[in-house]
Amino acid sequence: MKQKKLTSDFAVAGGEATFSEILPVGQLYFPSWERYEAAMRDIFERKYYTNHGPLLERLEARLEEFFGVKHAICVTNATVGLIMVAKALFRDGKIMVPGFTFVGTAQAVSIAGLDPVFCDVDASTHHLTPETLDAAYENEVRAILGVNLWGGAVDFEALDLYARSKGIPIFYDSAHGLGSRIAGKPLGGFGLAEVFSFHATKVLGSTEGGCICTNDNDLAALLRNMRCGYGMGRIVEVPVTTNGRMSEAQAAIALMSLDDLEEHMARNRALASGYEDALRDIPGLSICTPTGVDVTNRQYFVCEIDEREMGMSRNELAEVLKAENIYARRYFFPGVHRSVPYAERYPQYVESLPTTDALCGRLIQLPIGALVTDEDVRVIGDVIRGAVRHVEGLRKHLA
Ligand code: T4K
Repeated sequence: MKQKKLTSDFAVAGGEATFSEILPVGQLYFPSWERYEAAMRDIFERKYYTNHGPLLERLEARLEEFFGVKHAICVTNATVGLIMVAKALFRDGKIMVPGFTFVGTAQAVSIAGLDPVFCDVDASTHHLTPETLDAAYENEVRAILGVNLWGGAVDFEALDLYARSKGIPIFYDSAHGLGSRIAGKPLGGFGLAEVFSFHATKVLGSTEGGCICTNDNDLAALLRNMRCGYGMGRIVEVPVTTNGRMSEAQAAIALMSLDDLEEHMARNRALASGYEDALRDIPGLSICTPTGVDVTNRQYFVCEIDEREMGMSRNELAEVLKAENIYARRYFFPGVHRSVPYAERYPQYVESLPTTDALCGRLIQLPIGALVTDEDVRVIGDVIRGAVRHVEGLRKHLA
């Protein structure tokens, strides 16, 4: 890889891209072809594609043990899991959610027929706190849907206390949190339920997929019946049924991913520490370490950009990196409270989340996961350092 010595060496200015292939954000785990083929052959031989098959059962049993919970209910994706939990719990009312999250969190609330109440988050942890919740609390709030970001977690004890003080349940979108631990306890057993994503970009992936964890037997029975037209478990009346099934092919990939999970998390942590060296002392760039956990899966590597200090905005940096085939992401931009259809439907929240707005303009996620090497991390550090040095020359090439 050629070093970028001149402005014209940067791809936005017509130079050659640093990487010949896209370097993405996300785990993107691909098991060896032999393992993949053996798993698919097994499904072919059994002639059973989906509907609570043996691989799904094995996966759920292993996840229950892994999470230390009574019920791990696998679903099509985390969004469907969140919809199912919200719908199982409530027919109407409002649910408090952070504005600083993936749009899927709020979509789940809406699709379940409930209204989101958008809350701000803490500037350093990026998570809900009792204070941000209290500032947003409204009548008709029925529950809190907390979000655990970046392989970190909310302060569960503090949020639990707050929810109790209001007499409402709390459940979690833990899409990023699989494998992270607090005092030896993995995420999965906090609140009334936690929902995980097994999207291809997540530390445990099944192409698409997800899992609802709960220790509540009644809720689990409802969810199992909702997952597929009164499919499994004891018959309990449910508000609505859906198709949230996970197929055997998804379960097979999830099982392989689970086998390799510890290795992937350790690898992500090693990449993160490589970034700490590669990005040291870049003016205006600070690394956001996942908070609230003792062990993190390092699902994402997040940096905060101070435009004044760096002399370059987060968006400008993202554009320079993209041209180099470094697909850094602007999660989350814009905040959900400012996105379609929420800004129009709930205008009262548009100007009410200053910390969320600031984070949405300043954060950037750098590539991490199975497709990234130590050398890539070192090179990305050099590219960012070079971009900051050449910012004046680069600016005229930027949108
Ligand atoms: N709650 C939170 C807090 C979440 O972050 C998410 C999802 C959810 C709930 C909902 O979970 P799911 O219903 O999805 O299970 C991605 C993912 O689609 C989404 O799962 C994730 N969070 C969100 C933060 O990001 P995109 O559109 O930004 O990423 P995507 O699919 O374009 O992939 C990222 C990069 O990876 C791209 O550069 C392309 C590359 N890529 C991707 C795939 C899937 C590949 O090279 N190969 C691939 O197979 O949404």
